[in-house]
Amino acid sequence: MTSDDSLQSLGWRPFFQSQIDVDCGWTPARVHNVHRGRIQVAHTDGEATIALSGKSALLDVTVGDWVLVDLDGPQLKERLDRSGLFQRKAAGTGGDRQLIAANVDTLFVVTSANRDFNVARLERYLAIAHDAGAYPVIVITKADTVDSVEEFIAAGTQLSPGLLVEAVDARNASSVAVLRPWCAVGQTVALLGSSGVGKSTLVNTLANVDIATQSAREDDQRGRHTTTGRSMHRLQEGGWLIDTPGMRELQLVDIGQALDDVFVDIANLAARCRFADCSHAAEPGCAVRLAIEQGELDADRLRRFQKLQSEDKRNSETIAERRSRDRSLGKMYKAVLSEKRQHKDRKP
Ligand SMILES: Nc1nc2c(ncn2[C@@H]2O[C@H](COP(=O)(O)OP(=O)(O)OP(=O)(O)O)[C@@H](O)[C@H]2O)c(=O)[nH]1
Ligand SMILES: [Mg+2]
Repeated sequence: MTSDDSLQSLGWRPFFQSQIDVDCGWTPARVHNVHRGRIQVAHTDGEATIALSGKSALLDVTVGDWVLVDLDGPQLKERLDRSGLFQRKAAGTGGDRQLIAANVDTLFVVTSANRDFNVARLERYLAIAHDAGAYPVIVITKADTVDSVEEFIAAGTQLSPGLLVEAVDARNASSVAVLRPWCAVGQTVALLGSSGVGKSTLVNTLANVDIATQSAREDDQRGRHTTTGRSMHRLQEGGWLIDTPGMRELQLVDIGQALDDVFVDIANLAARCRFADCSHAAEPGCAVRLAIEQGELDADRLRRFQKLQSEDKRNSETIAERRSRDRSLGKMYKAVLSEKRQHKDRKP
């Protein structure tokens, strides 16, 4: 990183400027690495490593976050509100969320021209991109391994009106040049996709770095979860790339409206159903079922939409329930404490 980084080149926006008091004396900085107990940040005069403890550990900072730091410590003072956030339900837990990346402009939804290519998974990633306020681009890697990528490109393009789909050989700099327009100064791009599809390979080629990649297993063409953490990489063009580990279970949480954005065809049809809460099962006057009967909508697409909707509802309910449980626990602790205090005060 150079020392003449302007805030803009780090990804600063008026949205962040509006949150700070210019006289506070703290320095705005971008989080580009998160480790257990410490973070690394970039600011206009260089970089700093900051230990997280006590209050600062509770700020729940993730890669891409903007924070205010006291460089004398250095100490983390505040985390600024995010313009968008990628998160998932942490695997195997009640309702915990795992933060993936914040303040991302573009999401490269990475899949490869082989058995990884899966329409349902791509729709899931698109919903996640919409929810995080990031512009999705489908990147099909391993285009060099098939005779024709046309089928993959056509299937990708059909997922959403105007969706951009690029097919590349992720190892080849001139092939990935089609992705460079999204990587301009101050732009932040995150990569999401299954293990082994070539996310780290893309980062290496675009950023000209050398992060670990792994040969895909011969038998099933899937990788072995080579990348385990999240980190931001600086591009020559001035943009930032956020590599993420392939995620086995990318469950939706609290995504509601974003699903309607991705399945806009179904949402538009549903608006014409006779009943506002039509489930598109057996109700009379259902415009969605009519479109299926007339061959204008694929019944499988409706099924995938409903599956994602119920998953989102299930996970979001879990979180709401947990919050209310936490609140009542908090009240109980307070009541016990105040009783203890009263008891102490009463003692002679
Ligand atoms: N032929 C070919 N091989 C590729 C391409 N992209 C990636 N690979 C290979 O696929 C393997 C897996 O690539 P990675 O970049 O490690 O995959 P990843 O998505 O980062 O995987 P995780 O870190 O496990 O999530 C490596 O051996 C790459 O060289 C491509 O476009 N063409
Ligand atoms: Mg990787």
